[in-house]
Order: sequence, then structure tokens, then C-alpha cells
Amino acid sequence: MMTFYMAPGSCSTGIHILLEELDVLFQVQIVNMPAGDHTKPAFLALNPKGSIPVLVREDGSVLSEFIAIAWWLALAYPRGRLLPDGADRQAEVLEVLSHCVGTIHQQGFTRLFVPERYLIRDEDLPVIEGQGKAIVAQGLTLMGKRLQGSDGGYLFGQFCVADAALFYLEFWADRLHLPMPPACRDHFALMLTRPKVRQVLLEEGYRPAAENSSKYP
Ligand SMILES: N[C@@H](CCC(=O)N[C@@H](CS)C(=O)NCC(=O)O)C(=O)O
Repeated sequence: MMTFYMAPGSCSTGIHILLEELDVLFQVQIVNMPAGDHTKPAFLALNPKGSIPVLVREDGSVLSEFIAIAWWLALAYPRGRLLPDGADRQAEVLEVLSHCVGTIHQQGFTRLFVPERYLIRDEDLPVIEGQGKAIVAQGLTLMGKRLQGSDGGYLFGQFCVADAALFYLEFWADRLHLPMPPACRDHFALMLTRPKVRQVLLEEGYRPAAENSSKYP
């Protein structure tokens, strides 16, 4: 069985959604980030970068990095149809994944979650946070434009790996009360209608205020 290393409410939620959507068998190992478990020797032996998500596959091989795991899941389980057909569309999915994870998350949200990584002087905190918010806003604006140009409410017409990445960003933006373009709000609400997405959020400890609500207190 595969083992999935994750932390509730983190970027690993996107991979959690993909695993559940695929209906594959896996066990979960919670990494207690506030306790620093990701910096301890046992975890670093698995992933020397000290980051989640990590997936240990059935043959024992270890895969880290959101994009690599998402891509591998899509290729390894084609029946799940987690990628659109054709090289052109698939390259565009990779483009969106890279922008979501590499820019909006790593450059934007990281400035909001761990601003100390960027701080040289304490008084620069508002500047770092301002930069983070601007990067997130610009990134989500681009995602909103892309959503407006696609059919069916998903980024590429049907649910695919890129939607899982955009979802965890929207989830963070929602919880931090950051502005989101209407098209991203609609995408977020659409994702919340998916039974597996709701299941994942419940499993990770987030409870909807009402059955059909898109609000997660
Ligand atoms: N490049 C990695 C980074 C993922 C990442 O930043 N994960 C966060 C949790 S959302 C993490 O592990 N942070 C711990 C750290 O960076 O020290 C990926 O795409 O998987």
C-alpha cells in the first residue's frame, strides 16, 4: 500500500484530493509541522528537503514535490482521467501547476505563512506581507482569467490535477480572507460540491457550516 505524508490544511490537501478522487488504497502519516517533525532525522531520511507532500509508492520508492506527485498519479492511474488529452493541453496543465505551486504558493503564500524567511530587519514585516499578498492577488487574477476562458467551471473543461492545486490556494485565500476574483470563488464553490473534496476536508478536520455551504469555519 502507498503511504502519504501530509499535514491537514497544507498544500498536501491537493494531493489528498487526487488520491481520494482516484479511489486508490493508501495510508496516511500526519507530519506535525508545528512540532517540527519535518525537520527531524526520521522525516529527513525520507525527504531531505523537509517538505510535504511525500508519497511512498507500493514498491517503496519515494516521491516528493507536489507537481511530480500529481503528474505521476495522473500517468500511473489513467482511468482517473486527471489530465486532458493531447500534448498541447497537458503542457498547459503543467504551466498552470507550475504557476500555482512555484509562484502563488512558494513566492506568495510563503511570505504570509513564514515571513521570517524573507526578513532582514523586523520592521520590514509589513513589506514582506504586502509583497506576498500582491503575488497571491496577481496569481489568482490570472487564474480567474483562465477560468473565464474555459468551459464547465474547471480550468481545462473537466476536473484535472491543476484544479486540485488551484483549490488549495483558494482554500488558503478564503481562510485568510484575501480577495479572490469571482471566477476563482465559483471554482472554489464548484470544487466544494465534489464529494471527495468534502470528504478530504472533513478528514483533515474542516467542517462545513452547513451541508451545502462553501464556508469552512
Ligand atoms: N516544493 C515543494 C514545497 C511544498 C511546501 O512548501 N510544503 C510546505 C507545506 S504547505 C512545507 O513542507 N513546508 C515546510 C518547509 O518548507 O520547511 C512542493 O512543491 O512539494
